[in-house]
Amino acid sequence: MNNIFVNQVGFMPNSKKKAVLNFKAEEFQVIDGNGNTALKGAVSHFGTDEISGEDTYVADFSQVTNQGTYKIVANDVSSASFLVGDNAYDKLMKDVCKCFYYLRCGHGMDKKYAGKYYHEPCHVSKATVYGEDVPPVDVCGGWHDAGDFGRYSTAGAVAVAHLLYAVRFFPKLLEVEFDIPKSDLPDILAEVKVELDFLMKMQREDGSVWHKVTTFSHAPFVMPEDDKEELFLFNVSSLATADIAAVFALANTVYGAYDKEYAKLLLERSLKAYKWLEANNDAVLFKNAEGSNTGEYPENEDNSNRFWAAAALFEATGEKKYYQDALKQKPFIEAYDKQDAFKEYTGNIFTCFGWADVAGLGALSLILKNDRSEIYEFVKQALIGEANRLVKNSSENGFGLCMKKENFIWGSNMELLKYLMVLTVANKLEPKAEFVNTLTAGLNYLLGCNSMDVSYVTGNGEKAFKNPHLRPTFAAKLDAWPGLVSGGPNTGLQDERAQELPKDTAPMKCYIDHVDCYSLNEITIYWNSPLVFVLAGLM
Ligand code: G3I
Ligand code: 9MR
Ligand code: ZN
Repeated sequence: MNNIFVNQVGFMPNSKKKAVLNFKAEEFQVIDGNGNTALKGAVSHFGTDEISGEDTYVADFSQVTNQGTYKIVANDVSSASFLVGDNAYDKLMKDVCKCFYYLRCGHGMDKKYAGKYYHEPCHVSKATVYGEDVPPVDVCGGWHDAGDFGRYSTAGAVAVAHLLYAVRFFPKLLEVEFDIPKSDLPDILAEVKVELDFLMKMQREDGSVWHKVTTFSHAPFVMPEDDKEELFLFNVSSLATADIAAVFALANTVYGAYDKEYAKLLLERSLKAYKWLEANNDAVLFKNAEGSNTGEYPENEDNSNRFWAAAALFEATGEKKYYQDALKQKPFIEAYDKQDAFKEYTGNIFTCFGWADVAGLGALSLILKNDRSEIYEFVKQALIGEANRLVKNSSENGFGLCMKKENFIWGSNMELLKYLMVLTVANKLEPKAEFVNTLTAGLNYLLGCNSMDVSYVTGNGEKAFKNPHLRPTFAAKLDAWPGLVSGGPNTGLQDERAQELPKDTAPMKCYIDHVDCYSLNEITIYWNSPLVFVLAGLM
């Protein structure tokens, strides 16, 4: 089918603007909201690439800078419409932030703010400590992780980290309002506090942190309040403990400006977790209990987590000891970096911001510290080096997308957003038009300039995906609420319905907008949070 793929949300006036055609045309036109031609131009042939499987032609309409709504037309084909203007991402940003509110667990929701997406209090009973004969524990609150109702400490810590680092790097984010109950805190910090309060409950008396709280098996597709199975706190891990030490240290700095008592508590809890790590030098990894199928969030090592904890505490307290500790983890992480299997699909581990490899988050703390030390220079070069690699990748396909075929794994949109975070930070360290253009092209891909012709954010874009793997909206027979980021194309095809796709499907097309496809079309807190970081950078 002949298509014109374009970012269906919009463009900043001065950004590069490109659409991709999968057919040959002599010229293209940009049509404004009144049906007038705003620009005529020639398309250039790019050719085929290994990620999209399309023979692509590119229409560059960067010259269109006037505020307005437009679409692209070539031959008799028309694209989706989009905005040009300084406000192009305003609705998107609010929607993406509001999703955390809709994902609140426990007593977190109010009809006034949740509207038709309100659900009754859920997962309020105390949780059984798995395999131990101790009293059950209150861990009520926080956010559901994703399409499932699990609450996972490492995943939660990482989502919070994306949001709080965004606040640190781009304080304008504090001005974004997204219709949640008012408090003395800016909206974004009020929302993040919901998860921080929950994460505090996940910490044991001895400082260690439970890896997750979930039912034994995933719930059926029911409303959260109808999921009444017993809740279990599964084993502690050094992964969760280190991530919590890190994110509480980061939060200490952010909340200190608003609430000294709360900030003090966060630091105490961070130090308590860190002390436990010091007393437990060997990694305590995590495996699901026999027969349990909820999210595992497994990791092979805890060096990147310990590195993040040390770097965050160094940034928060200024104590040299933590700097030395961070330095101690560096050789281990670099050794991991050298494994071929790892290098195949990612760049440099000091630029990783995912739920497993968190050394990049430590790097962000060191960048904020900005002390020009040996390790500061090292991570700075790692970020800039990775950004340069991404710029090069983006020249290898017609979409200007900085991804390789290996990146199309479960949650490929997070792989992309992680790269856009790298480009955002690199551009702050060493401003370069190429970084900004690669970033813009990546955002264009997410919002519709891709060979699926789909915007991967619900409610944003004429052809936005509609059927996330998400229990509450499915159970309530409602359209998904706006602002959810889909996991996106995944050549792994790890669910039954995904396996209906032909085996030789191009990576960019390994996607189905179907509620059953948890390996292609689920949503999670830590796929939304990096988009907040990237949009905050653009503000
Ligand atoms: O690390 C390997 C890499 O070496 C290899 O080259 C590459 C290609 O196969 O795969 C990499 O591993 C992937 C791993 O994520 C790390 O990114 C696996 O293939 C992939 O299956 C795995 O997917 C994770 C999935 O759970 C299954 O474990 C997703 O990242 C993770 O986001 C997702 O998380 C789920 C929770 O378990 C439950 N809640 C919903 C959430 C989102 O779907
Ligand atoms: O719905 C679950 C989703 O949130 C998880 O990411 C995924 C992997 O843990 O599992 C989904 O649950 C499926 C379960 O694993 C197998 N039976 C079908 C479930 C979805 O309906
Ligand atoms: Zn709940």
